[in-house]
Amino acid sequence: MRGLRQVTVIGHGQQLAQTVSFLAEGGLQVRLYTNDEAMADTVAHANVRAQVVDDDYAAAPANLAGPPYIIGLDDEAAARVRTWLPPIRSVFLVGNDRRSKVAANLLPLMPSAAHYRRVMLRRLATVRRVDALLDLARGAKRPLILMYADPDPDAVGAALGLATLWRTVGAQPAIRYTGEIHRFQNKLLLTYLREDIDQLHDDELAQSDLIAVVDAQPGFWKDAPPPARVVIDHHPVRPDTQAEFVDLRPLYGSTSTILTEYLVEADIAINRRLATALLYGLASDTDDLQRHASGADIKAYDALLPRADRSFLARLNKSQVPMDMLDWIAWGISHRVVFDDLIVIHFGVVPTPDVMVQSADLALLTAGITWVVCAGVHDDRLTVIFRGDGHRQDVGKRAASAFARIGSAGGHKTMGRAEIPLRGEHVDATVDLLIDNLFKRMSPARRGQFIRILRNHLHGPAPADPAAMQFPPAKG
Ligand SMILES: [Mn+2]
Repeated sequence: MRGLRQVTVIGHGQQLAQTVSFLAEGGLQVRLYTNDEAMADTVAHANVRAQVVDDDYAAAPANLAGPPYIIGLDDEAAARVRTWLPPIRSVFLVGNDRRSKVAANLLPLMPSAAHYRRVMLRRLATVRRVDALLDLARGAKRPLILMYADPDPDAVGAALGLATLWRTVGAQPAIRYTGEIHRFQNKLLLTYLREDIDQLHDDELAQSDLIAVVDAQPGFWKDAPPPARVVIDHHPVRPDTQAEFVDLRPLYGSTSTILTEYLVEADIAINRRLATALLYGLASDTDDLQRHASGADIKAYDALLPRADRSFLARLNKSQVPMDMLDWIAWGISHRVVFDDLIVIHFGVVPTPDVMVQSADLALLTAGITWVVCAGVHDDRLTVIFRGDGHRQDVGKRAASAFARIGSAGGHKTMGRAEIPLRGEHVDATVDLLIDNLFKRMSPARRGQFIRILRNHLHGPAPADPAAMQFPPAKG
């Protein structure tokens, strides 16, 4: 369908005259039928063709133009006009009051005043917050933006968002984290961003005169909470969180959403790299808007998507496993035990619990399988990863009922995790531990058989050496 080129306007009055000018300025051809000769003159514009009609709009003009129709009259006169217009939906009444129009089969032309007010008030409040943040930065010599522990993409996006905001007033904030980055994708993101985002150096905390904590709250650091003057976060509100500037929004899916609002409402440019970081933060915290996403998150997503580097994000999403994990996954798949609609894999001692996470996600793709349990030993701890389709069972509850008594265990419908501390037990013993707690009512004969199969797997060949898969062979 081609774009709209002309509208037909019927009525008179100040508000209608403004609407006619507004439409004509936008390039639309306006046919105006009015009983007010003066008005026909006041809206003189190349795009407006005015025609003076009957005093009371009682009958259709002989040469009535086509829809859409916009009526600017009181309710009674509007209802009269409605009777001689065709029975179509494209008949609007100037203004935004819904009630009277619906009855007369007329649509309000404009969004409600309440809607405008909400949008406006939200913007005023947000930009006030931005000004408060900028004020703090203007007075600071060494601003520091702090992320907790191993920062996830949301923390990185939020930190870079705040840094961008502060740079508009000439501040040069340091962006730091207090842990170590483990996930391959997070390392890839930092390389892509080309920002000085680094582990906190020894003296930086003491030297900073403006500390901001993003995507966390100072109480997260149990030993020595940083003396933050700014806290921006979406985690549940901690009663001990206090600072000069606090913006906590537990209903938001990500902290990147809060920063996106600041930047958008205050008209601060979001470049491609920043948009990419914010979008990745928002998408990874909300599982692509599937989890804990609010209207604000959807709005932020909408604002960021066209600005972000989507080919980089696609690569990031695909780059989930390092090369050597491929051989672990291959080993797991060829050592699965299928039990009705369940796949069980025990990996023995693993280099990282990620082996179980990645294998479980993959195994759940199998037709006929509705849940997966992957176990492995790392750091004198048995880690059991649960994945389910969430349709026929709640694997978080299963994890808890199986293991909460002897370790930490829980999760939600589709994902569960249990970690059971070991006391130097042999890996063989963890097979019994797994089966006995997972299947409390299994017959002794079946139980024995199950355990034998899994133990045989552990005593068989180990995963292949990734170097052996390399072509041409790596020179050693
Ligand atoms: Mn977050």
